[in-house]
Amino acid sequence: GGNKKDSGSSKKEASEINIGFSQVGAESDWRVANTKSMKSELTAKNGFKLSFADAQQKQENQTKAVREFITQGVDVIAIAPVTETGWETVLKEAKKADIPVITVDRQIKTSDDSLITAWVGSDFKKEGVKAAEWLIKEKGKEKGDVNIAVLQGTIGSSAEIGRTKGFKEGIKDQKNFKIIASQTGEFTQAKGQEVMESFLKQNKDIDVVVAQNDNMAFGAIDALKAAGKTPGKDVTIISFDAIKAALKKVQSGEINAEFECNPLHGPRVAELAKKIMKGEKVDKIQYVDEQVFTKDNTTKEVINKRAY
Ligand code: GYE
Repeated sequence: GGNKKDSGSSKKEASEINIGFSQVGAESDWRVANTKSMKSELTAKNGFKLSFADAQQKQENQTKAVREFITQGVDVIAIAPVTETGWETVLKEAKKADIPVITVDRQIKTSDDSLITAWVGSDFKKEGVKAAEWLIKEKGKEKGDVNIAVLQGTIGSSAEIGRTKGFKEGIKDQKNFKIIASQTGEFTQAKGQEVMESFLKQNKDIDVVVAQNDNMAFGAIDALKAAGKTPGKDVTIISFDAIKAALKKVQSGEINAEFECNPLHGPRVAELAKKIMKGEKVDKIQYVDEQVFTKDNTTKEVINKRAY
């Protein structure tokens, strides 16, 4: 929890912290919850002035936004990066302007470690490994082939890269597991449905769908139903995020397993920004703890408690 009282500090906060936040877009319910968390935490009441920029899933828009933040002379820049690569130039510009950069949710790959001051988010590879482990428990002993179709997120995003890698590595010794189709659904429901429809046209016997986020899982569920299949029964559905609407589908049996990814980064970023501005040392990498949800532990209380 980001419940700070600041009662111990001798002086009151010098002045508000100007923070620029470059957000991926509004591609999913997870993302909308993430934006809400950032906006509701980075407020004047909490000592911030937020400049928010929606990149509409395009990295070039993020580069532009970061340059604008530099021109504005913000104190801190926060970025939820669309993709992992392509950041060197603009991050060097931020460094030259002496503006610390916090990455949030997804990660950035750079040759120079000093370009990023801190990152907070999920261990996407671990999520993929956990999904593989769950599926091995579930279907590892089946005699015939287990045909798996993967709906990938935005290609090149660290969420997609980690989940793809973790899952693949996790199932690599499982000789009967076959990934028979894999394509991006861009983390959106519409694209998830469209790609699932085309999977179903090409492959009659898909046993498992791995959707790398909930909105693509929802799209896949619609496509499966339209093709006369019962999601959760005829086809095992694995998904990531665990938003409220998805947990309801776990309870109703349409989704078999959810690998949680927490979007509520606002308080974490606020705390990091405050510490950085005070010159305090912060952890460079901060992973958030997450759970696995299946029918047995997805109770009404769990669902009701979900704020997003
Ligand atoms: O899973 C998806 C969102 O980067 C972890 O992005 C995030 C992913 C999340 O669009 O729903």
